[in-house]
Amino acid sequence: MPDTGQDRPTLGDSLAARGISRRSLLKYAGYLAGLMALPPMASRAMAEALAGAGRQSVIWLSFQECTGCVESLTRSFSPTIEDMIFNLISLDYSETLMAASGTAAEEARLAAMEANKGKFILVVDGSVSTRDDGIYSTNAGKTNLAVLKETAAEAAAVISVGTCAAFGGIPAARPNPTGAVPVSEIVTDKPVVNISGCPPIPDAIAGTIAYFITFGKLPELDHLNRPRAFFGDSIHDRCYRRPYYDKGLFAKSFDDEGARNGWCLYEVGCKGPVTYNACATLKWNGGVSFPIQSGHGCLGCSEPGFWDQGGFYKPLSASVMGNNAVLGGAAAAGLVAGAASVAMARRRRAAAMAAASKPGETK
Ligand code: FSX
Repeated sequence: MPDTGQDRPTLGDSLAARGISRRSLLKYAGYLAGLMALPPMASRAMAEALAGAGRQSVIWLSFQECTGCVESLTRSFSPTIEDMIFNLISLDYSETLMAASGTAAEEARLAAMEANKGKFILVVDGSVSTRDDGIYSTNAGKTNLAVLKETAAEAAAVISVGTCAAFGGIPAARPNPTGAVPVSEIVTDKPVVNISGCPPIPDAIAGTIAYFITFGKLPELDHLNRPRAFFGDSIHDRCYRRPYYDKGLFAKSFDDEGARNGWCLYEVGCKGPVTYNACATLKWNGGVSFPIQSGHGCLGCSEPGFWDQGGFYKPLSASVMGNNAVLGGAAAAGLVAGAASVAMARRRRAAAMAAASKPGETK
């Protein structure tokens, strides 16, 4: 018999039954409030709201994707996130994680939809095949397109997890044989939040769901419907290598002296100036590192146009500036400002070197 979500205890009761104390919940709420830059008072309100809430029903559909998004959440290396997210929600359907299969799995989805009509959160990872009525990606004999329409019709809100669901991503890359589109092109009558990234940061997924449970609404979003708390700054804005950029100190290849000194990776293709995400602050693997810290430029995986935008190893000024119609206005403006800043830093540095090399002059 599928779990319909009826007569479930409050979250506070079920956490207590698992030996999770109120103090731990408060700590978790404080962590989430901090992540989302909420005022200090919000963490107590969050903890109280979470303790009194029922476990939020979540239906998770996976379409055209690589399963990296689910891996990101379940292998997040953060016991806080992985334990708490699955305590906060009742994951009523997930092809990847549920034990049931076949008819029983389909029944679980339909039962959860019926029991939580208008209240459940629909999470989708992967893009939606639309060519030839979506026959290139099916599950349980139904196209992803049909299942998305059917399930979204009863959802309170939709969260598109990963760049494939948010913007089309790799499945939509040229020549896009399946006619892949983002979820927001199909679901147009419900709020659709995009948590982009290939894969997305687990804290951004968990934080957005926890915010919805606590406040009964979605967090503030940017112009691409991404939560501002996680996508409000560019990677470049928060990058620890930024001081080198400002001084005009750049690695020219991955094995030169600049690279060994940890200088800015702009000239070897880093897309940090036009990529909005929290990688530079939240990082990955429990805050251990992120691509730039490991010596590789940002690929821009959380922006529209990833993967076709390409140019991964070309400087932005060479790879994207001539094609900035694809970029959003803010990203293009950031890039122009970034290029101007690089040029200015170079001029300053050249002037300083020229002055330093003039004999008989002191600084
Ligand atoms: Fe896409 Fe996610 Fe990249 Fe993979 O579900 S955003 S290919 S990490 O798995 O959808």
